[in-house]
Amino acid sequence: MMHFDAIAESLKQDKPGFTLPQKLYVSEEAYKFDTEVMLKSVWLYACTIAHVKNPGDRFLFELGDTSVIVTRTKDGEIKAFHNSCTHRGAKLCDGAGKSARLVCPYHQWTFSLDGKLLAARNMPEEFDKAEFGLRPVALENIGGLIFLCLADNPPPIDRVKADIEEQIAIYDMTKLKVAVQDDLIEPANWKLVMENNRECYHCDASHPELLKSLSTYGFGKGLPEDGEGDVVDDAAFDAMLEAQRQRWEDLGFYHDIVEFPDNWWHRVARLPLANGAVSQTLDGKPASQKPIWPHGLNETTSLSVWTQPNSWHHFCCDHVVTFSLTPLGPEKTLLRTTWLVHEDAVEGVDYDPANLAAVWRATNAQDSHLSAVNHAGIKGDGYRPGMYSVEEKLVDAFKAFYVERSRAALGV
Ligand code: 3BY
Ligand code: FES
Ligand code: FE
Repeated sequence: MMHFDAIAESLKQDKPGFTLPQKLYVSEEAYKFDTEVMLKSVWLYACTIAHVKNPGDRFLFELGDTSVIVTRTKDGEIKAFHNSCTHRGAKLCDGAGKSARLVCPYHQWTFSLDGKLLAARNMPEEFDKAEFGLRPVALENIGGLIFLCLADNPPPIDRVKADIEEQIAIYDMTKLKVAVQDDLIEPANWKLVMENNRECYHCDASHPELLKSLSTYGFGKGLPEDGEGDVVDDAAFDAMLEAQRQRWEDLGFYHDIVEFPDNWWHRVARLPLANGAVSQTLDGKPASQKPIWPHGLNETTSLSVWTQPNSWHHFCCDHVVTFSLTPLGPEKTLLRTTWLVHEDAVEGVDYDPANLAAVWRATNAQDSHLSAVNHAGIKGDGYRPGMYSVEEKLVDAFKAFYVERSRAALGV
């Protein structure tokens, strides 16, 4: 392993409450460190069970030079394998797809979807196929969200699993299908794309479409009626939650907000939508006419899940929108956004894909611009770490997670 001395030095310089030292955002070495060490030491969100809905389906998740195939086996199980043939190492698949077996394009070694080597021509007598199955990758299915870990000894995920699973179970993800998927390449470091997601300090000035339904409650901001003051009013937010509590309890889905407990990496929160909206759409109306939970299409709240270090998810009464992020270069990030609807919803009848995707497609483009502007300003000589506002406490939580896990991975 490379030594990453400059990274270790920058990590030591980091100050709580402040943005990272420059090198960690912009250098080639930080990109190498992130993709080869830091991001391999944690669980990463890859996709949903709907991305591999039927036996034979496969999906690729790629981090740096490592490619992972997520498959649905003929028994309906979900598995993950390194996308590298056990013969001479060729990349087995170059994209998502569907097939009964995985056949290597080089010499046609053939694998089952649960990773067993089924056929290999002209191998010596002593060759034992059982020893040449695909190399598995650790996988957790958390209520339909698939997480992968590339470490030899993955860190515990039990508490993340328990908290998320319990709350999203009401939206039965086994009954959903992928309706739309956008891959957006952002010209910014992945950590800036993540930081941007963890605050709504920028929302008022940049997100007209999102703010039609997303309320800035819960992002460290008081209620709008609090007036013009700049100061956070947690009391007003708490009072709003208390007011909703009885109704949510009656419906059986009340849960206290889970917010990165003891440095775990998840936040799960049911939050009210703005302006009486029932879905994250331009007009606040459902984008799909088939509800995805048992309480119809009139619910004016949504359930959101944020995980460190690379995902966020919003569950509305009619659809789920889910985001997975991976670095492609020091200044290049893939943001994959997927919109899921009920499997019985018919395109063009129950939903219009363009309408379903409209809010977050516009929001992602705006955020991409902001992250690019952020990266551009950090690159130059004038940058010094800046202080986060009180509305950016979740940005600080992301950054603290990054620093802590990076230090642990490097042993510094
Ligand atoms: O909704 C989100 O995922 C993020 C968090 C705060 C604002 N925002 C666009
Ligand atoms: Fe895959 Fe030879 S490298 S069959
Ligand atoms: Fe934004």
